[in-house]
Amino acid sequence: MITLVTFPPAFGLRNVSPFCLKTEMALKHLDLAFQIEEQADPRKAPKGKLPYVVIEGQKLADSELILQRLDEMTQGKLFGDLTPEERATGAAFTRLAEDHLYWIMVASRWLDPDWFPHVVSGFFGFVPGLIRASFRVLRADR
Ligand SMILES: N[C@@H](CCC(=O)N[C@@H](CS)C(=O)NCC(=O)O)C(=O)O
Repeated sequence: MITLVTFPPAFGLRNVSPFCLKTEMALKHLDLAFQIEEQADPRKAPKGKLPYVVIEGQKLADSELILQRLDEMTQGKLFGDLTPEERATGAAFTRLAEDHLYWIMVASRWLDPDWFPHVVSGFFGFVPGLIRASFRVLRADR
């Protein structure tokens, strides 16, 4: 059984992390048996980020490396039909979306004062009320 360690749902979304969603979608698409373990604190993950998977007791982080591993495990069911050119184009778009455009989404979440209350409630809802309220004050002072 594969364990997928991801963030819990927030903002009414299945997952707020595109990397966690992408990995879960691949596991579902491949019809592999897996369980989800939700973790709110990524600092305990192998690279300090989520997602990671545990396969046969081994932790593997980074959604791209995970997808490559799933492709190998399923004899190419994810990427096997693609030509080398198609794979290269896919890698280029992946880099564009994940290493560059992704940060626009992050900035709109964390720097937009109108949206910030949702960050406080969605990400830090588990923090006691008084401490949580101080997050809003800190953001409002910026
Ligand atoms: N290249 C990684 C990126 C993963 C990533 O950036 N995850 C973010 C959430 S979307 C994270 O865990 N951030 C926590 C942090 O930076 O503290 C992948 O593809 O898995």
